[in-house]
Amino acid sequence: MPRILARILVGGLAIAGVLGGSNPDPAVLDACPGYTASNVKTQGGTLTASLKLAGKACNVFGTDIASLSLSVVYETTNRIHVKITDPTSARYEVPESVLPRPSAANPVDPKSAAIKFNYTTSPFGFSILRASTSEVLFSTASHPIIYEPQYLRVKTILAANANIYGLGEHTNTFRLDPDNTTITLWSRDAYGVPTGSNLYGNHPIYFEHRTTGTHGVMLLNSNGMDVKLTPGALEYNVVGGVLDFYFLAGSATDPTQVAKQYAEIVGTPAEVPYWSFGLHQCRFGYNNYIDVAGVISNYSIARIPLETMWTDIDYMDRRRIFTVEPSYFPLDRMREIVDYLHGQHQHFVLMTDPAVGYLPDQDYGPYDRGTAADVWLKNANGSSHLGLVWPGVTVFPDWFHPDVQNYWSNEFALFYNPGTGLDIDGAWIDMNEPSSFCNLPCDDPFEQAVQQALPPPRSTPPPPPDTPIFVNTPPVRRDDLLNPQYSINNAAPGGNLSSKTAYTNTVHANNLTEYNTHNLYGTMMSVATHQAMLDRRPGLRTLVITRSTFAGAGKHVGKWLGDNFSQWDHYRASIAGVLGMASIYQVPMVGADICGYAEDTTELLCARWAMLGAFYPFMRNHNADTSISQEFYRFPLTTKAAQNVLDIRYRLLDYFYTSFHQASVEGTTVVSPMWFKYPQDAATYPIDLQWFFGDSILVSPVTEENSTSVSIYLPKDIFYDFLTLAPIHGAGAQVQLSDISFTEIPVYIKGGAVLPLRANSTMTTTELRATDFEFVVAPGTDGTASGQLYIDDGVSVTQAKQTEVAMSFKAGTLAVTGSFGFATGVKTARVRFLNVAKAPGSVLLNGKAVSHQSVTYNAQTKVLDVVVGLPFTSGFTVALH
Ligand code: MIG
Repeated sequence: MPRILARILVGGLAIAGVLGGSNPDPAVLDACPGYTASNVKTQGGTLTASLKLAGKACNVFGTDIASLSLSVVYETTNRIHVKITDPTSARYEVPESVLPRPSAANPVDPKSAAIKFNYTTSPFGFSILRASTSEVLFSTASHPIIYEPQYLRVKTILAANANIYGLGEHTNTFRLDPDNTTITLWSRDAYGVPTGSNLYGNHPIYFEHRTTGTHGVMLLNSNGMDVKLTPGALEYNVVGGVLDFYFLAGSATDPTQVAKQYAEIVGTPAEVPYWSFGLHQCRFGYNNYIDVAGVISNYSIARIPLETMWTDIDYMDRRRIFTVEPSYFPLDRMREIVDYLHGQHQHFVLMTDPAVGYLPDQDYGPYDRGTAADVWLKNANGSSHLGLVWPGVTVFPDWFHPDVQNYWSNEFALFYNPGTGLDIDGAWIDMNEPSSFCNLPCDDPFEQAVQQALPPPRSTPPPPPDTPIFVNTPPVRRDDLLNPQYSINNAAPGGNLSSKTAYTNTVHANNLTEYNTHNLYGTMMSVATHQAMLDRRPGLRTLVITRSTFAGAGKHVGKWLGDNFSQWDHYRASIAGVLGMASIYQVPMVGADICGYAEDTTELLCARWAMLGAFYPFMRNHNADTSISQEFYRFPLTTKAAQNVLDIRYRLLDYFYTSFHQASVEGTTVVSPMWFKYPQDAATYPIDLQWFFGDSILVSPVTEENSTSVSIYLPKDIFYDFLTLAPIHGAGAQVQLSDISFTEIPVYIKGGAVLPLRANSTMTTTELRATDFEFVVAPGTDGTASGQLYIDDGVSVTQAKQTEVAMSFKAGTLAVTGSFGFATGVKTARVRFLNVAKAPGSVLLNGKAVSHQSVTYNAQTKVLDVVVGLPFTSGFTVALH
């Protein structure tokens, strides 16, 4: 039972302070009666049944529900949907408006399905099997299902030492420790991103990988939950909602398939603007517009390509959203900066928090207009819920309110108006767990605003005498929305669900409570902000970077990994963080704060991190207000490291853009763990310090402080050093790399790829798009190679003209074919063939011999360069004879 430390009266509401999660005795749970199935009906690909409690109720965290309904649908040949609900009462389910479900209209014949649903009636238990091998993928057989108003428990057996990935957001290892892990899903402002604690976002999906295949399990539920991995088992403990499982067959051979199948549920990721793959610079603590302008100039002087400048909450007047501080960040000077950036083909992003200053009668438009539209999250008694955030006492937009989108779009249109305000190119949204600084019991946020000196510097408005908060006793509800008996392992102070966030008994316009929808808040703000940005610039893709996410967020926005530290273990852990978001949760526009957010970075850490971070999809240097400056030009090594690695990243940008486009169409992954590419090689399963950027770029950073060496794993395959292009034969073993200077990062091309590179890098992505291509042909062990290149205008949601090209190399001939609808205006400068044993007798371009001067062969590196010089408007072939 939960260990209750204190029960405190909050305006008539008792809030329990709970330390850590409850730890129900497994024997007590396993002694629960479970259910018996009756009235089982099957028809084609569907099955329904009634479930009746099979004995004396165990009532562990409430009253066992006596009868339940089971529905099973073979939705596709690769997906089975298993849902258990209470037919007698409407329990909360994640609204379709937040996460639309895939169609279940055409169930498939179970005989054609890659996975099967099996069940026993008494006791009721179900399992999912892989059809081709009859392996059990999931089975509740040995552990009764427990179904209570505020507690759901499902436990499946797992093989020993199972390879489980996902269940983020967390900073655990990418491969979870199968014997001793508790993952808690409950959005939390998680400063320092502590390992083993609940963080900002929630993605209740895991992939399990075996040499015989990879499958996926999603529990579509937004309530607080603990998922426990103990030897041989995985157990869900959920404080509400329904049991709503999607089982994904994945594939016996290709792990990417399960990612694609997950995308069929949550949506494929939004495409982002081409420019957003350029370098971003940010920090908390740019004190005024002169600081901001100085950083922009200094990047340019240092010849480091800064694509996008960001400004944190510093710009706000008393930290109120949609305002500028008139003497530190005067509007006209800020507009000058934005105009300057746009004139240089650079971009600008500002932070917007969700919390709106509670400032009645102060002519604060964002508060007044939201109050008039009545769009604030409400207490149970109907008054606006007050929290405490940067501006002091705040209200929170209710993203379920029917008028909230108009409100939000209008605020964006007004403040971010190109003619009169700040013409931002992207939006950064923070604190959307939602975060509140108010300590429980938050019965007087005005007092706490004073104590916490918010907004800093202290200038707190006196509390209005008639504030309607916590004065009435809330209506009696069936559920205890503040203190469910099962306490998830929430790491917020005291452990209560309402700690440091909006109260869980607050109510949305559609009567849903924060108890149920808390984990959706950040994603809903994301969708509203994406729409507000789209309303400002119709037809253009948005860049919205959020902190809190739920399953499906990637369909709308990107995400950064929050407040890490300038420490080597956070540098390392960022890789698993990015892999989780990009390869499992379908949120591929992701990166960690490069050089570390909190604490002071060091020159060596920042140099290494600049290089590691160049292989995050979203590359942004960001820093806390109290930390030393860390723009890359601040230190000689970081300057050089950034220049070196941005040269690589920018040359690869179209390769990566192509990968991102494919992901947006099919749900493929833009970065991958090594086991995605070597699913049979068990040595790759735990690796989370090396990864693939796109399909074919293997990144293996130095991982230890002060070190110039690293031990990396190279599977049995052929690789090529990205810089020298020399072949390296992997032996399925560790390889010790040494003498890696502080401005280099080991990057290899996986054999079998034809890479479309820009011939050189530039200071902006606009110039990059005007730079010629070169193709690098890196044959695999079988002597062939292939690749793709996708080009469009880089900014429009709907593309009128696209270039889609396939490159394939076989028997000494490279063929570049496809459609060339988008006019790039550039040429193919040359083709570089790698691992060419000897100089060919002749080289044919489109069937005609090319001159000697156009061909160069380096016997040492085995690279053969062929000058092409044709406009990139049609296909061509280059044949070596
Ligand atoms: O309470 O806006 O994670 O990136 O610099 C801290 C100030 C609020 C937290 C974000 C961080 C940002 C900071 N914000």
